[in-house]
Amino acid sequence: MKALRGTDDLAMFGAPPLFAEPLLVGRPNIGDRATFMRHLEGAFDRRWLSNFGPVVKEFEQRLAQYLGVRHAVTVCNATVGLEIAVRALGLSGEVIVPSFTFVATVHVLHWLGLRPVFVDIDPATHNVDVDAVRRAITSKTSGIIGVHLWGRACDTEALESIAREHDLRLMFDAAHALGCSHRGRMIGGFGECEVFSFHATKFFNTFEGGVITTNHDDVAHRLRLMSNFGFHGLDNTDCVGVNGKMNEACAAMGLANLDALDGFVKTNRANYEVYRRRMAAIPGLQCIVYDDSERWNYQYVVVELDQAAFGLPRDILYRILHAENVMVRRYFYPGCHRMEPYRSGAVGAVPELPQTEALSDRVLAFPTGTQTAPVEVDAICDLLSCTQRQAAVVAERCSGSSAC
Ligand code: T4K
Repeated sequence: MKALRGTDDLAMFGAPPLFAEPLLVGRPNIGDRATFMRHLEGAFDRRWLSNFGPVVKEFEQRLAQYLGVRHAVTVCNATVGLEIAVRALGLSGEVIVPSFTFVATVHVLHWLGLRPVFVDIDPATHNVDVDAVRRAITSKTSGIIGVHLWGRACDTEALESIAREHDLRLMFDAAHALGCSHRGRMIGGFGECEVFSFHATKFFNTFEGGVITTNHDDVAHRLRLMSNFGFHGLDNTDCVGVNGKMNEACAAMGLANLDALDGFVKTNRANYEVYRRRMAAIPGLQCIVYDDSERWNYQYVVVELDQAAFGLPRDILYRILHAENVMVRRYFYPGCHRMEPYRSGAVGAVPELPQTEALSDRVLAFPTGTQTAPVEVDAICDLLSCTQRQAAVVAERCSGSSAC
């Protein structure tokens, strides 16, 4: 790896990059290939590839057991899972949702003809501000979707009590939260249902996929019907539905990756500990905290940048890192309310969400997972440290330069 002595050593100013190949956020973790192939061969032998085959059933049972929930309904991806969940809970009119999330959470509502009502976040947790939720309730509100961002649970108790008080439905987007706990309970059993993503970029993946979990038998019944066109029996539908089913190949990946899940978490944690320890010594950088009282998957290494203390704006650091092949992401910039079709007011008044806007301007997500080694994390932190020490010179060289 190259020496980092001063700004001449930065790729942005013409030096070779720190890494020859791009280090990506969201490189898939892949469990034992032989286990995956064994499950897949079984599916080929049976000539049973989709529609609630034995691999999907085994995967659902193991998920339900792992999460300590009564029902685990697998789906083809979390976006469709959210759509099915919204339908199964009968949401209508207005639904309260954070803007600081991946846009799927919000698009689902608009796609289904509902109005997303954006609320601000608590900057300490990055999750919905429960007082803002209270203030957003109107006579048209039918439900709340909380998002357990980065796997850190929302204030589920407060949201459950608001939902009870106002007779609202409550569900969670738990796309990031597999393997995480809240007050000692695995995420999966909060609200009326929770939706996890198993997309390739998640630390636990099934290529594409997801699961909806619930402890409510009636909700589970509707989720199952709706994920299979509403079919009840061969020639009859009970309700409207879509094709939201997971197939056997994805479930085979899920079984192989479930066996490997603890190892993935261990790797993520090791990387996170290096990032956190090293960043504690760099002025202006603060790694989000996963405290030791809960279980975490550590899949997102999200860092908040304080421009005054670091000496450079977030977006210059973003470009410096990209030039070095460290492909950090600005999750979730700029906030859904500042994306179309929401920002132009086509879906309702555009709210002012100062905490969301400020946070989305200062976050960066760093590479981790089994494709990122602690030695690479150390090298990234050396680069961050050098950049911070040279911040004034970088700023000077950047002013008026098209490289920045
Ligand atoms: N709710 C929340 C809170 C979510 O974060 C998400 C998804 C959802 C709901 C919806 O879940 P799904 O319907 O997807 O199951 C990525 C993912 O596509 C998305 O699943 C995820 N959240 C979001 C946070 O990240 P992009 O737009 O950043 O994807 P993309 O193509 O830029 O890839 C991300 C990185 O992963 C890149 O660095 C490339 C790398 N990559 C990607 C794939 C697919 C690989 O190295 N290998 C791969 O196979 O959205």
